[in-house]
Order: sequence, then C-alpha cells, then structure tokens
Amino acid sequence: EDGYDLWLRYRPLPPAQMKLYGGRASQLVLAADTPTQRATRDELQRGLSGLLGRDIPLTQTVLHDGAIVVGTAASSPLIARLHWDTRNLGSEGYLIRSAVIDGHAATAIVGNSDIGALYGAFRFLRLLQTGQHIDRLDLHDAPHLTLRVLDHWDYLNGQVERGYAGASIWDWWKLPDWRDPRYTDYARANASIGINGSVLNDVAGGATILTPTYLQKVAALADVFRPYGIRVYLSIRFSAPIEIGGLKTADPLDPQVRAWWRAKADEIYRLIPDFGGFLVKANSEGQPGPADYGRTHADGANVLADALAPHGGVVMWRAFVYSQANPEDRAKQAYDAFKPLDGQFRANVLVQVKNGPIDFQPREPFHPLFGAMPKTPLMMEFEITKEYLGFATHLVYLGPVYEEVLSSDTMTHGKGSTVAKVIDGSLEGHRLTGMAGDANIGTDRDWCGSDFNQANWYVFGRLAWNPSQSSRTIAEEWVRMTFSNDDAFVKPVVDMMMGSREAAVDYMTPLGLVHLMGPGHHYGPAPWDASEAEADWRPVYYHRADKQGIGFDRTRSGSDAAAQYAPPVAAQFSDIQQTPERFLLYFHHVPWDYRMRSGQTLWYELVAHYAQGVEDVKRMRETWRGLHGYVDEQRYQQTASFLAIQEKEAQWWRDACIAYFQSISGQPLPPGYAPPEHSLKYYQSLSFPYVPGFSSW
Ligand code: BDP
Repeated sequence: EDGYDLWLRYRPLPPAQMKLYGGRASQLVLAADTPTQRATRDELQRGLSGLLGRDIPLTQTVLHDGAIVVGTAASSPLIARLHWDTRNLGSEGYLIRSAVIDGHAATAIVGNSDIGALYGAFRFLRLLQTGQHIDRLDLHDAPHLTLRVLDHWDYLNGQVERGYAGASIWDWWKLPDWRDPRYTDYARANASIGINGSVLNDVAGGATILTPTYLQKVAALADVFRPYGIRVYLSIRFSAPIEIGGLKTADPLDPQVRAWWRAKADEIYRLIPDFGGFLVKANSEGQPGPADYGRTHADGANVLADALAPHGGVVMWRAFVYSQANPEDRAKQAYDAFKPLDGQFRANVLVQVKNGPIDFQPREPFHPLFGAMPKTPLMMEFEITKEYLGFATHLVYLGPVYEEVLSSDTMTHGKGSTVAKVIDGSLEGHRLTGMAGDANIGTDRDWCGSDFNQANWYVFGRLAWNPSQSSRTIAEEWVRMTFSNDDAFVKPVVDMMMGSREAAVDYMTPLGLVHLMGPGHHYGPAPWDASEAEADWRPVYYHRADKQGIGFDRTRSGSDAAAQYAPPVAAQFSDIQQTPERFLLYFHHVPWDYRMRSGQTLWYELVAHYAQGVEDVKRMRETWRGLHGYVDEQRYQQTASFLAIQEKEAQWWRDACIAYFQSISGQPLPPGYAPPEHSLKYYQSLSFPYVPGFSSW
C-alpha cells in the first residue's frame, strides 16, 4: 500500500462486520442524472463493493429489505414521499435515517441538494469504515462554516512553497486538455471531509494566472471539481492591472483600475460561473498592495469585492502583515493594522487571520484579532503543511494545535467567547464564515509526504465543517479508516498522535518559545542565528536570552502586546503568576532561576522539557514497533523509518538548544541530564544548502 487511497481505502471489512452490514446494503436506489448524482453513485458503489466484497445492484425501486435510498426530494420520488422536514439541513447538510420504504426496511440518505446527498453518502461509508451500527440510524449534520478551503502554495512552475510532498499536482503545461484522474481523486478526498473550496496558486505568485490562457486551465480544474461541490479560487497579485493590464497604476481608487478588475471578474465568470473569488497577500513580505498608493487594506479589498459582488464572489484578504521598518514587536502588527479598519470592508470580504500572531509556530497563543473586529467576518488560516514542525518526516498530528486555538476563550463577549464562535459567526452574527488550511499536498504517491501527514489534511477538513469537534475523535476516525479498526491498534496509535504535538513543542520550542528554526528554510534548530537581514526573522529576536534570563517581554514593561487581548485575557497574560507556563516565555522575560510551579528553576524546566521531547519520540517509536502485525509492510516501514529520523532530529534539537542556551545562561546542567553530544560550534556549523519547499534555492 502506497497511501494513495488516503482514508478512502474501502478494503474488505472483517467477515463478522460484513455479515452485520450485508442485510443493510442489498441495493442502491438513486438517480444518476447530474454529475454530482453520478459521483455519489460511483462513490457508493466503489465504497460498498470494496468494503463488503460484492457488487450492490442499482435499482429504480425498493425491491426488498436493505435498500439504500439516496437523493433529494426533487431527485427521488421515494424521498419526496417521506415528507421529512429538512429545513435545518441548509444547502449542504444531510440526514441519514433508517426507515420503512415501500414496506421494506431501508436506509435513506437525504439532502436538500445533490451535494448534501453526496456528503451524506460519504458519511454513510464512514460509518461502515469505522465499524458503527447502521440498523437504527437517525443522524443529521450540516456544516457550521460557509467556506472550507484549501490554500495551495503552488507556483505555476510546479514548485510548492513550504511543500514537502513533491511538486504541485496541477500540471499547468498539459491543462486544459489533459485532466489528470488525480484531480478527481483530490476532489473526492476533499468532498469526503466537506472541503468546498480550493485556492489553486501561491499567495506570492505572479499575475500570469489571470491571463486568458491560464484562466482556461483554471476552468478545466473547476469543471473537474464542480460535481464534488468544490469551487476554485485564485490568489491574485495586487499589481496585476500593471503587469498584465498595461495600466500605469494599481491604485485601488483609480477608476481605470476599478474598471480593470470589474472586466477581469466578468471574464472569469464567463468561463467559471461558480468561481469562488480571490485570496490576497498584500503589503506583506514584499508583495505589492494598496499601501503602495497610500491606501488602506480596506480600500484594496473593496475594489476586488466590488468587482466580484455582482457574481457572488468573495475576497479573502490576509491579515498576515508586518512592516520590517518597525520590528519593535512583530506580534502586534496585524492587530494594529487591521483593528482600526473594522467596519470598512464590503460585505463580501473576509479577513483571513493566521491562528497565532507570529507565524504557525509549534505553539502560539491565539491571534488577538479574533474577537477584536466584530463588524468583519474573520476567517481562520491554519497551516497544514509542517513548515515549522519537521517537514514531511516528523509525526506531528495537528488536531491538537487547531483544537487548542479554536477552543481558546477570547472573552470579548464574556466567558465562552471562543475563537470557534468568532469564526463560525455565532458570536457576532456573521453569515459569511470560513476556514482556510495551507495545504500539504503534492505529487508524492501518498499525497502528503507521509501517511501520518494525511491525518492533518483530514482533521483540517473535519474541523472546518464543525470547529467544535474533538481532535481525538477525529484522529480515531482517521486511524480506523486509514489503517485498521482493531481496537488493539487504534487506541495506542491515537494516543501516540495526540501526544505528538506536545512532544514536538518540547523538543523544539518549549515554555512559550517561538521561531528558533533555521533561518529562511525553518528546518532544524538555530536559536543562535542572527544572520537574517530583517530583525524579526532572527531567532535571537524572539527568545531574547541573556545572562539574566530568557523570553520576550510582552507586558507593559515591554511591547505590551498582551494588551491587545480583551481585558481579562490581557490581565492574565500580563501577570507572570497567571500566565499558563506553556506561554511563559512568549509573554515574559524570565530569570533563569525563576521558580516554576514544579518548584524547579526555569533553567531546570527548560532542560527537562527538551529532554522530555526526545523521550516522547522514543516512546512513539516503541509504540509503533509494538504494532508491526497490524499494518501492511510498506506503510509500517515508512512510519518506522520516519520515526527514527524524528528521534535523531529531536535529539539534535535538544542538544543544540541546550548547548546554546547553556552558553548564554552559564548554568550547569541539572543532575541526571546528559550533556549535548557535540559542541555548540558543531551545531552552528551544520548547513543545508538544499531544503525542500524553500523558494530561494
Ligand atoms: C510563512 C512562510 C512563507 C509564507 C508566509 C505567508 O514562511 O513562506 O509566504 O508565511 O503565509 O509562514 O504568506
């Protein structure tokens, strides 16, 4: 097994389960008139025949017990006759119910739209894949967010920025004529977890994607995705009116520029009537933007919004901005730039905010913009690709990262004002809502660079559907579908996944440290590094270690970034006693001999966390070794080898960081902790000329 099938493996179930389900899957009754209905039929046939080991006949009517009746009241007279109330399902929800139809026991999978029925079909298959009972079903579900989108950081030349799973899966050269079957499998996988949008190109790409030639290619992909309920979106370059439009300016208030964007939007919608809209990275890390003309982010977003509005498109305008001219505290800048603009964006603009204020670190507090812009729909941006978390090989399940942020309490409307409620619109009454994930997909056979990285794509989609779910439950689902339903396998693997993020935090950036990674490529430890041209790209800028202590003072005596949170949260983060230790060095500069809650000194605890991270990875290896018999050889070996790499690199992180911080603190190693294997000089001398996913090589 090479992992290509993802969680849609559909291998034969154990005989006992097959028997249990057999009587409940005797025939399929559905219409196959539209592309989505045919996709639904194909998936159910593929899934049921795979899982149950026999073909399930398609019929027009219910002939005997065990029929699966699928569709909408409009597509199926049988469903229409049930007269079920489906109003709470919206346009993408579904219900699955055991019922008597034409005198026979049957299962009905019902949506208000073909897409709802398709989502229901995937859910029904998941029930079988995860070993659930299906004889007395009565469940319904509908997405909590409107836009559930993958952002591909793919360049048109095939490179994927921060991609560790091969090249871009979009073959722009052969499009639009050759539609690789992989595009359909991509759409199936996304639909199976409810993802309904795909931004095809990198936020830092050029304007070529908007030329007529490329729009034809984009339209071909949109055609492949449409039956699966997935819309395409494009990242645009703000200066496109100059680069491909021949204008002298891209000033968003210039009438010619406005007209250019309107005409461009009209052109796109002629080719792609359900085009989703634009994603924009502007005035960030060298990208052009409205500030080049003295205009605001709202001015920039609104010119695009006005062009898209007649067609129903949206703008996803990123808040990931920081000005390198003023690096006092990068963590404060997005809030400072965007908070004053609340209320100035058009109704079809979402401001897309990264989960934390720095940049997808192993751990950061939630972004202070959540809850701070009540008049503006804020869209969550998570990173699925593991840019700061060991690239392809380290086993780090990101569910806990996402869950930790989504369940954080912004306190902006009192207790219970979680980030999840900000982004699902319930806190501030927004109907337009969304979540974006920076994809980890490439041309590798297993799509994501490792089997376990697939879980991060999976959990992103499931949380975008409903951000209040538990990441443990989702991990368990994924393990059952991807590997095995055997509880003796599932439990230890889920435990291993759930602990994996904390392990990585411990061996990379414990106690609230951030951004200690190698400069530029972000691989491996480099806490000593001060080589970057920009102050706020240097690890030393973030940890601020000196003879006295370590950490970034973000209280009133420092940058006061803590004050950007709602008062109760600000008070907590400003008070060293109340700050959770996991964020200690993010908010405070702390003396090495500071007494931690354990009674030990900060220095002692720092070393202990680094050592713990390595121990955890050793335990993960042992766990996996104990599960050899449950997994096919190919996937077993890959994970085993990758865990060996992870252990080696966790040790490297531990040793390099301890060697460096010891050189600053001058403190002896606590008793019982082995000294680093090599000298600090050795770790500092390592170099990595070719690192995947890093655009400047
Ligand atoms: C950072 C990446 C950089 C991205 C940037 C972004 O290092 O490659 O372009 O985020 O999100 O995490 O725009």
